[in-house]
Amino acid sequence: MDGKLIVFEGVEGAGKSTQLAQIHTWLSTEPQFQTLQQRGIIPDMIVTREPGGTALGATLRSLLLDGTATHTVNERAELLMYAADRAQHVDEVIRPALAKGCWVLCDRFVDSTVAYQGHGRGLDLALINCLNDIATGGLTSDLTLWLSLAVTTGLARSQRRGILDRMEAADLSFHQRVQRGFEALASRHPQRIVAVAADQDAEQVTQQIQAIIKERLGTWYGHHF
Ligand code: Z5A
Repeated sequence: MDGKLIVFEGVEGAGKSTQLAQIHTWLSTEPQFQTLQQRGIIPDMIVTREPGGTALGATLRSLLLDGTATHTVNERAELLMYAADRAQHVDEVIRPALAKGCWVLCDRFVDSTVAYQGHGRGLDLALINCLNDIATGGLTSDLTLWLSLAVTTGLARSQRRGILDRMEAADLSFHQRVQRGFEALASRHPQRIVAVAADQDAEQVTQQIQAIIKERLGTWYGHHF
């Protein structure tokens, strides 16, 4: 059994959660995916996220993101908390699902740490790669959909939604460094990370992602059809 880890990445307000939900719904009726499910090749599909994909992660998430908290979180503590969330998530949720052949649709993964704590906060990238390796045990995504969108557009979308969390409230230059981090990652890993133009309306973004996933279904499972 060999499941697939499909990650949605991008700056705030890029539309990850919206698209993840759309793709989850679409896959449950997509004919090729259905065939693979009926034959037991893909027994199931799960939706999860970082931070917060486990009970421990949910606690870490509220400590990390609470915009009204009185505690401060220093940059190294923040990095280690994201790593702790990931270590628990990989062992408790992601690896067991992949071992059964399931698809795991995950909102954010290791590239967020490189982009936010590395490029955004300026922490050492070699250290971050090392921590990511410890947390994942070397697991990488099979496909990362990078929803590419101007930072100002994404932040405006988040602002329209209401109160900003602790990370969203960081200054614009921080979010611009994060964006450059995602750009650098996408050019370094062109096979794993596929850019999606996220500045279009949600339906058009979904169509782009559907085309990418259909192409991967052929590559990964073509011999079954
Ligand atoms: N973080 C980190 O620093 N290091 C790490 O290792 C990890 C995470 C894993 C939590 O992530 C925070 O943790 C995040 C990075 C940091 N920092 N922040 N802030 P999160 O994923 O929970 O938080 P988020 O990125 O802020 O989520 P978000 O704002 O919800 O963004 P989104 O999921 O990409 O967008 P959305 O919820 O789908 O859409 C946002 C709004 O835009 C919403 O009102 C939609 O209706 C609207 N929307 C969506 N698509 C469109 C289109 N196409 N057009 C117009 N409007 C749209």
